[in-house]
Amino acid sequence: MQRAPFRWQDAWVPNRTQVGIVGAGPAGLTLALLLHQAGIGCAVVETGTRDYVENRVRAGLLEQNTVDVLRQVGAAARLEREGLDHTGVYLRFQGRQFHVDMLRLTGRKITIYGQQEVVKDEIAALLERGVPIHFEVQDTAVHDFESEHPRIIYRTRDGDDADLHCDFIAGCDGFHGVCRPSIPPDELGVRELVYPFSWLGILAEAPPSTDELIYAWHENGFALHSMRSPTVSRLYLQVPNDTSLEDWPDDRIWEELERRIGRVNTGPISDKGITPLRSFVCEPMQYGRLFLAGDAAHIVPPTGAKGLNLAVNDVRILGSALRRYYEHGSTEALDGYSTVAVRRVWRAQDFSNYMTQLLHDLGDGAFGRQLQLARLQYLGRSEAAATSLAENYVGLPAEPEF
Ligand code: FAS
Ligand code: PHB
Repeated sequence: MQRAPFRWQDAWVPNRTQVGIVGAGPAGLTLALLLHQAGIGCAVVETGTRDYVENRVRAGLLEQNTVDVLRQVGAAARLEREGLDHTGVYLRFQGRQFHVDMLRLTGRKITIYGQQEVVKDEIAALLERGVPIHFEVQDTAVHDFESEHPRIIYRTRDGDDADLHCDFIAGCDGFHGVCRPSIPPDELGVRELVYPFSWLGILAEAPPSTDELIYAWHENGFALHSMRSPTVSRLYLQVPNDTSLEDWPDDRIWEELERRIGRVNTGPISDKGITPLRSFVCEPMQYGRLFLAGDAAHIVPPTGAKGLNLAVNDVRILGSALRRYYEHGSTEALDGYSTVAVRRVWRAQDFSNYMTQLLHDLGDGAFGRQLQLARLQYLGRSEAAATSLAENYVGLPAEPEF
């Protein structure tokens, strides 16, 4: 990839920046903070309202690597005050549970802090630093990313047509965004696995019934007891793919959680949603001057709590590659972005699939279920097995970008 020669006409383009970012989720916002810190101009366009992106309930578990990046960009003050540090998780089956002490086994811990809180903190930090975030845009499209002058066109919330000229585009617009589908399909390799079940997730004003997360294996299917604060619980149930929320009134949810996890504190349910489980990777994660990051390039089942952490890892690598381009004119790191990022993606894909296969009713009959129980018993008595799970769960130390 050639460094584009300076062009005067570029200097006069009103709506111009160095890196145009599509999507104000964890990937787009963290990238914007990394670029601003490196003195690189950027702008974010987001189709949702600020209120929507700041209140969308999703992830809740941060690896140490992710906390380190948020600290590095100066967006971790509230996380450090309100985040819940955990040393490990409980694995539960047939009415008994054991603790996987990840801190003892790996020296690393995990932090519980809602994704929407991360998003709130990052948006506040960016606006404070004067980085433009254009909310409520419509009809976003990315163009000319095979040239040295890519553009993002969109309609502003006031209905005006906008044309953002940039040197690079970061496609951080999630699985259902426009960036990945803008790349010629024969230029991308897609590998996918769709699971025959989903998660019904709730957020409840109920003090957590456990001090750390409980991953539960049960005859009726998987369940997870997570949390958001000392007064808010986050809980999940494995349900069939064609499940509708009407079939699950609150009482039925609490009864089934009690059946699968044991006694849980109940309270008003403030959010309820169903998430299909899939594993998806598209490679390469770049085409011309369009770079994909986060859910725009890959999806993992949430059983390994890797989605948000992978998104941050992608932009950590992309951010430093762009810094090397602008500081040293080197395109080597940019050319190698996908190769480096996709290594951790497959590590996370393998671990997330392992956790999903270990704990869910896969519908493969009694023999499969007995195998799962044998694996859980082995994890309860083998330090080697527990350490392997622990190091993947807390996240392997971040590889040097380049
Ligand atoms: P996002 O989807 O978060 O953000 C993309 C943004 O782009 C959105 O704001 C969207 O509005 C915007 N956008 C889309 N199209 C656009 C367009 N055309 N123009 C402009 N903007 C556009 N991950 C974990 O690590 N830990 C967990 O515990 C965990 N739990 C999860 C639980 C659930 C129920 C779900 C659904 C996911 C969970 N995940 C978890 C994964 C999840 O957190 C994602 O990986 C994470 O949101 C990915 O971040 P982004 O790539 O930034 O994508
Ligand atoms: C969550 O807190 O939302 C959460 C935690 C761990 C997971 C998935 C979701 O594996």
